[in-house]
Amino acid sequence: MRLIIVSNRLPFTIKKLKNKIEFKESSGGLTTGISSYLESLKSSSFIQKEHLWIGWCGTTIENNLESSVRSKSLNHYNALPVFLDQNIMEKFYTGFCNKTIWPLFHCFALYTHYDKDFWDSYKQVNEIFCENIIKILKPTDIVWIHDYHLMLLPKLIREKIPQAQIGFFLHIPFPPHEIFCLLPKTWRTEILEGLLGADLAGFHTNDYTQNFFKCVLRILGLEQNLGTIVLNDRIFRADTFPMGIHFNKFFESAILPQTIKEKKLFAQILKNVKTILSVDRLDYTKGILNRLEGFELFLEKNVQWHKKVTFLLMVIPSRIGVDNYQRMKTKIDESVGKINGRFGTIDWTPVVYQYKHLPFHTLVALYNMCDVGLITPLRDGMNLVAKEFLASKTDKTGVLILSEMAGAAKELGEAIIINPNHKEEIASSIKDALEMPYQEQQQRNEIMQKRLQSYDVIHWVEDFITELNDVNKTKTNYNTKILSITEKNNLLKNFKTATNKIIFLDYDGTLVPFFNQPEKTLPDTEVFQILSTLSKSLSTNVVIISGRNKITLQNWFKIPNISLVAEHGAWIKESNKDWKLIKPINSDFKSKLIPILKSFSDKIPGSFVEEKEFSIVWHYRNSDTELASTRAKELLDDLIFLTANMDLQVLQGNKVIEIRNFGINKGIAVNYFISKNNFDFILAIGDDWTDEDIFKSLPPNAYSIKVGLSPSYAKFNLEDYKEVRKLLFELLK
Ligand code: GDG
Repeated sequence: MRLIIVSNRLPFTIKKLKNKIEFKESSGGLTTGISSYLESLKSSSFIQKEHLWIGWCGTTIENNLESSVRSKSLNHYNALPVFLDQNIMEKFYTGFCNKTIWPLFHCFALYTHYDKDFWDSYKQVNEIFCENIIKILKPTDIVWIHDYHLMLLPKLIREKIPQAQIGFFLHIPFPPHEIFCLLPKTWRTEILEGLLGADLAGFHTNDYTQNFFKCVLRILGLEQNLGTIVLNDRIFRADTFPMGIHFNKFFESAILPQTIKEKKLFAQILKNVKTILSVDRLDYTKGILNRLEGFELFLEKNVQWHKKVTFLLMVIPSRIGVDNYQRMKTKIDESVGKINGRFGTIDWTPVVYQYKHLPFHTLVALYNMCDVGLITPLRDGMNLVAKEFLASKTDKTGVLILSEMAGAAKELGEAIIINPNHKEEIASSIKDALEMPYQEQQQRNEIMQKRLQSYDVIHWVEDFITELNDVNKTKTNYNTKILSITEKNNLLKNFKTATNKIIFLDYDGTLVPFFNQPEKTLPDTEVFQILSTLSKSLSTNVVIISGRNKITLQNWFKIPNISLVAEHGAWIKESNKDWKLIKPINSDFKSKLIPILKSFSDKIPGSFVEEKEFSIVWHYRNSDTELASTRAKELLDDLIFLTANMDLQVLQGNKVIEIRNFGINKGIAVNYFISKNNFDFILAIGDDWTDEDIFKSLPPNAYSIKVGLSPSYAKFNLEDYKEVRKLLFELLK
């Protein structure tokens, strides 16, 4: 089993120097996390030891250099580079990724560009990635795709290799529905469909997972149940996996001689002052300007702290070339200059500002020695820096000030949590942090350190892969139930040789697809052809067994010899006879419950109440999916409460809620037919929960088929009504 990591960038960048190519490690949340995990595999017992990393290497490589780049990447980094042309990369990466998805998903709607060329390049690059992956993918491989650059890729791979095991993780927030819908319709639909191509999609926080499900529900109309969505031919799951860090690596690195040496150097320069640290890539989402304003206000309000505190502002160059970033860099330079000019003295610089990449040991030395970590993003998927700061605190002192807009805030509740848009809050939290007693600092940090140590990055990966394996196992169980060719041939053979046969067929969803208006689901010519030919044979009894009322069924199925069952078994019409009730039934409850159902349909546009002789139904297929499914749960609760002492059943079906007499179901109707005759071939096909009663009541030698791929008492599954028609046509041959 091989773990294939796929991300836009490889964990290294290639630099071209005349005729030489140089490999340089790159930093960033995704790279740091996954690299740490892969490093840890060397000493781990987890089975996924073999791995390959697929991604772009950061620059355009001329054709003649491709093979040497490829072999060095493979030999030194277990990596397979994807070669992409500079032009397309510009529109894909600088364009769609960084000017469309990044700002929009971080809720910076005004920074978002909507450019068709960008979108076309995004699609093209996802396709190129797909081609590269397909070439090397083995059946037992696990593909784990990372981040917003490759959201179309899961579906593209799935189309080519339906059985592939695909996981996807989004490192940035998934935005609320109202924001996501700012994307043009086709883009947002294709992105969601792209993600649903995976078996498992992971998000950092529960809010992002819920946002995603809400978008899938409202845009694609697909409902989730306990994090799982049943698709046509498989299941999809989304879940929350807050990314951890390699805790021990930071904790242990903090006491290495190299780190201690760096610390001593800093201590000499920063004598007698408390230190505040922030480390971020240059990005408008990280809230660097707000932070500087907060620090300025703190200095303004707290003269007693002048010359006693220094703010170390570490900004890491990123996305050079994107206009917004350049403008922000200029503003940061100005703001730092303004604060230092306003408060600084010959012997004190309030803000020490650095705009460059830091070597790992310098970073850890800073984490370890600084008194306060000031992490104030305006929006951040997770923020690993906050976690790394805490993990490097070997003596457990130090205070973390963390924005509530960072995913990490959900796990680090013992930090000082602030709103990054409120500079007064930043200023007062700095004072609180600087003045917090050591004992309190240690108490808070100890709790957070324990949490970070137990759910570290290794745990995070293993959790994700375990759940992915779990989804795949469930998928396999589903697959084994699909009516195979051998089983189908057996069924056909038994049908041909049997002399006394009966076939029970549900109607909606089984013989015809669902339509928005139930009265428009008239049987078409193909259905008539199947039913009339089948029921012509003297040895075959055909029973249409439906939840619809008897008038509709009678008007629709004027076919000689056919039997009908209406209202889920309340009424039976044996071939060429009159309708009769299966047992005495009471319908007094209808007058009490109809007003309740009507009050719901008045509030939910598109929903309506259907009154049958012995049951009532609230239909909400035409309504806003999200609103209706929430109200359906409320209605269900109310009805269960109200009917507690009545002989009634309240059932939720496919976008319907039905109330009917207890002891009436399709299973009882099926028994009525079966007990009257000695059939040597029984087949029942249905798609709904009401058909489960049929499947449960059939004798062991009967064939039962569930339409759709959800769990069922039926022996087999068929994908949809088209497959049912195909099978029935084969019976006619
Ligand atoms: C994305 C999401 C999410 C940074 N500068 C240096 C350096 N780094 C390392 C840090 C840390 C990582 O880069 C930065 O991670 P963040 O989580 O803070 O942020 P993003 O890069 O924006 O990452 C983010 C993350 O993905 C993971 O899912 O948390 O929300 O935006 O590990 O240590 N490392 C070194 N020198 C630097 O100058 N050595």
